[in-house]
Formats: sequence, structure tokens, C-alpha cells
Amino acid sequence: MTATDTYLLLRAFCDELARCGLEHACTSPGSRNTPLLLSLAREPRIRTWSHIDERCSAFFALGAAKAGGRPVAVTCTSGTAAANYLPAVVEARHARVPLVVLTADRPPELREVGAGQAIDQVKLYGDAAKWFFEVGVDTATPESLRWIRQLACRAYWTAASGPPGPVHLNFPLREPLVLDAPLPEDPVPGRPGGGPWVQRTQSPAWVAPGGTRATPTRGVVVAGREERRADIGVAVARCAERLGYPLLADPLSGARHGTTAIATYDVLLREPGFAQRVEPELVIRVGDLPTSKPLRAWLAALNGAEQLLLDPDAAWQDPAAVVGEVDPGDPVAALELLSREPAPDPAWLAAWSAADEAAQGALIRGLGHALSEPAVARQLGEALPADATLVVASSMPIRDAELYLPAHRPLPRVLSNRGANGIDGTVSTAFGVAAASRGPVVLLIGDVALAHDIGGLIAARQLGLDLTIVVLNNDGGGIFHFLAVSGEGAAFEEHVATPHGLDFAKAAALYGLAYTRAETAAELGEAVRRPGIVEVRTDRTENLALHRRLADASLAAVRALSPTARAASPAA
Ligand SMILES: Cc1ncc(C[n+]2csc(CCOP(=O)(O)OP(=O)(O)O)c2C)c(N)n1
Repeated sequence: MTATDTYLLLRAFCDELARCGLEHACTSPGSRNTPLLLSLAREPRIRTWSHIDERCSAFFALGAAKAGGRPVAVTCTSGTAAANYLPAVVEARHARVPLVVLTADRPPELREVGAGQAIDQVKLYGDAAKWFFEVGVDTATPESLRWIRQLACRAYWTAASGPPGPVHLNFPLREPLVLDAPLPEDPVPGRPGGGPWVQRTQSPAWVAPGGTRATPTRGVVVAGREERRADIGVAVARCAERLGYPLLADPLSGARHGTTAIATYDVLLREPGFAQRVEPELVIRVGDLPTSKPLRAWLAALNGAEQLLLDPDAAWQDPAAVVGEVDPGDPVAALELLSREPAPDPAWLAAWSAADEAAQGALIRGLGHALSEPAVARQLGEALPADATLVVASSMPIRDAELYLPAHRPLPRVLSNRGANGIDGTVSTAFGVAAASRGPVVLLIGDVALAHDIGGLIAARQLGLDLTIVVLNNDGGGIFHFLAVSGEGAAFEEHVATPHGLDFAKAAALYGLAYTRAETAAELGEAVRRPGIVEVRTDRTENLALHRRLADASLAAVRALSPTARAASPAA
């Protein structure tokens, strides 16, 4: 066995990844992974991004895979380096993001004998990885070169499809780890024409040509997170418009636009009278379940409605077990079929639209001119161009985005780590998104989430990437004020809210980023045009009070629309 065998095999492996369509790989420094990272770096079709911190690296890869919609590779040395990939692998599994994780390992003779940096890496990520394989790269023969080409395709296609997710390939590597002679020609070049060793053909759509499906007049379309395919969001909005169905679309669905989109469903469905009046006969569900609790509760309680789930990934997003029909085919084809024979009832949509207008009016009046947390979400949705990407952190930013991002215009693309709802790795994810996106990328994040991944800021300078980070700094976890635990006094403050008093201007200076403090909407609008950190300071207690006032005002506006309220009110 020589380094030449290892490098021949890894060159063929990387060649196949590139032939399949892999464009980005993240590397981290180390000795044992030298053959892996050099083989990736020498493959001209793969762009490599170097990261010091493996946790940041894997989240960066996650962001790049979300933005690019195809697998991204990530490679590191053995030991705790590989263990640092776990949070991002878990998120990728739950959010169905394709990652090809390539860990270097000690060969068997160096395991469990006290050799350095040797831990048990076999199935290190447990069930979080879709597939695990231990890859021997000691002997390059024509047979093993064909095998490794097939293996690379299998890893890529397994990550990319049915449903997408992370795959883990572990490479025991023996010394010498560098070449001592030029690498010879590959005795098994890839397929002629540049295609991969194993092609994957798309299964044909299940929809019979010319077929139709009857739809009732009272229906709704519910669209949740679908971050990979922009065409699904477009098809969802088109189908809802044709059928005259209100569209309840989470911003992560890519479908929150068009004439039937209802921006404030989260408020409307909290009003029991309204929720009851608008019980539908059919619910067409696409993508994951939206974040909104009132919407989830409403769907769970719909007794008489037929619920159809378009579920190409077999993700089974139905915790209340109310879905009666699952369509595993291509959602675009199914939506087209569903909207072939529309029989819209304008009064049905009008009831939803009038309530939505009333609630939106109350929310916007209630927001006033102050630069509050929901006002920032609203303004970003209004101001960012359609070619921008808005990455939204977990906690209150994603909740504010769901209610306050507008629904009347094409939104920027909205992405968020909602597979496992962690606040970790968010900065690194957003830099990964920036690496694989064309337009500007803006991250909306709370101060605790920013502090958690502050090391991720290194990507700006080290990798030369532009990202605008809007941090809502309420000095702690504002979301916890909405929970009963907020009544627990000093212990709540110290152990749950966790104020830190960090000065983000100094973090910006350390990482060589521009820093702006925005106190007005105009200052925010100006600052988000440039990369760097834009800090908006808010107060956790005031934020809670504002959310309560806004909820009360919008609910009152919806209640005032109900037939009984109108009859009772002398002003009506
Ligand atoms: C990795 C991880 N640790 C802990 C949590 C629990 N958690 C949820 S929200 C939150 C606080 C977030 O605070 P911040 O980012 O400032 O946003 P805000 O609540 O102020 O909107 C925490 C710690 C989590 N979701 N993920």
C-alpha cells in the first residue's frame, strides 16, 4: 500500500462527486485528513471553503446545501473534530438537508490502543446519519476504482434524495499521508461525456395526463417549510389563486405571495368565532407543518375536512394524525392536477381576505414608528429585494417573521434552521448560504444565538464572504418572557434569560466587520444595504408587552368583523 493508491482512489471519488453535481466542500485543518482535503482542494469543479472550527464548518455546509439545493461535502480529521459535526448533522437530518460527511479516521491497528486522537467513529452520528459506510482506500486496482466511483454516486444520491439528509463516510487512513511521486493517470476514467458513474433517473410523476380531481369550493392551501425547490412555492401560489383558496403560507415555504395569501393566519385562527366560521371541506397541505401554533391546533381540530398531504419526501408531517390522503408524487404535478377544474366561490375567499386586512391594519397601526423586534421583521420583508435571501434564527425572529413578513409581494427567499429548532450554528449557516447564493444575504438573529456562534464570524474575513447580520439585542432570550418560567424572579434571569452584556461592536472589530447601531427604521433601511453587523437594541419586557398589545388589537379587529359583533355594535 502506498499514498499513491489512496490518492488515486480519492481523486476518483472526488471526480464522481463533481460529476454528480457537488459544487462546494468545507474543510478543516488536521493531519489524518490530509489526503481527503487535498483531493477535494485539487478537484477543480469543487469549491473548497476552509474553516478552523468543525462545528461552524458543518453548519456552513448546511447553509450552502440549503441555498444551493444540492449536497455539500464536509471533511475533518479524527477524534473530537468529527464529534463537532453532530449538531449540524442532526439539524440536516431533521430539516432534510443533503450533506456528505467525510471523516478521517485512524486505521484499525491504531484504535483502542492509546494512539492519539482515536475515538470510535463507527456510526458516530447514530440515526442522525441516513447512511454510514467505512471506506477502505488502501489498494487501487481497476476493480476498487470502479467501486469507489460507484460509492461516491451512492453517497451523493443517498444524501440528495428520498428524503434528503446527511450521509457519513468514515475513511481509515494510513501513513504516508502525502504523495512522494506525481499521481499517474486514472486506469478507470469516468464515464464518457462527463456524467456520473451511476445516473439517477427521475421517477415519472404519478399524475395521468389529462386527469382531473374534483375540488370543493371551501378549501384552503397550507404551505410549510420547503427550502429546496422554488418551483413548488410558485406552483402552490398559482394553485391557490386558480381555486380561489386562501393560502396560509409560512415564509419558509417560498409560497407566501399571490392574491390569495393570508399573512395573519396566526392571529385569525386564535379567534374561535372566526376559526369556526371558516372550517373548510378540503385542506391541501404542502411542505412541513408551519411554525404557527394556532394553525397547527386548527388543522388538528378540523373534524369534517378532507386533508391531503403532498409529501414527496415521505416526511409524515402530521402529529395530530388527521391527514387522510398522502400523495408521494411530484407536488408541482399534483397541484397542477388539483387546479384543473376550479369552481371558486368569491365569498369564501372574501371572508378570509377581509379578516386578514382588518388584522394587518391593526398590527401595522400598533407597530407605529418605533424600531421594535416585529417592526424589524416587517421592514426587512418590505425592503429586501426578491433576489435577496433572508436567513432567520430560531426563537422570536422566526416567529415574528411568520406573522410580520408581508404576503402581498414576492418575498426574498427565507431560510431557517427549523429541523431541530436549535439556536446553534446560525451565523455559520448564514455564511454558508452566502457562499452558495447570488443575491445579498441578510441574517436576522437574537443576541444569544449570535453569542452562541460568535466564532462563525471568522468566515467574513477568512473566506471573503459578505453577510449582513441584523442582531436584535435584548440582552438575553426574549422568548422566555412568554413562558410561565418568567415568573421565577432572579433564577429566571440568571439561568433562563441569561443576560450577557456583550458589546457586539467589539466583536465586529475583532472579526474585521463593519458595525452600525440602528435606532430608526430609516437607519436600519440604510444599514442593511452593506455587509457587517447592524445592532438594534430592544428590551425583553417591553417586547412582551408590545406583542400582547398587538395580539389584542388585531384580535379585536377580527372580532369586530363577525356578523354577531356587527349586529350588536351601534357603529356597524
Ligand atoms: C442549541 C440550543 N440551545 C438552547 C436552545 C433553547 N433556546 C431556545 S430560544 C433560546 C434563547 C434565544 O435568545 P436570542 O437568540 O437572544 O433570541 P430571543 O429569544 O431574544 O428572540 C434558547 C437558549 C436551543 N433552541 N438551541
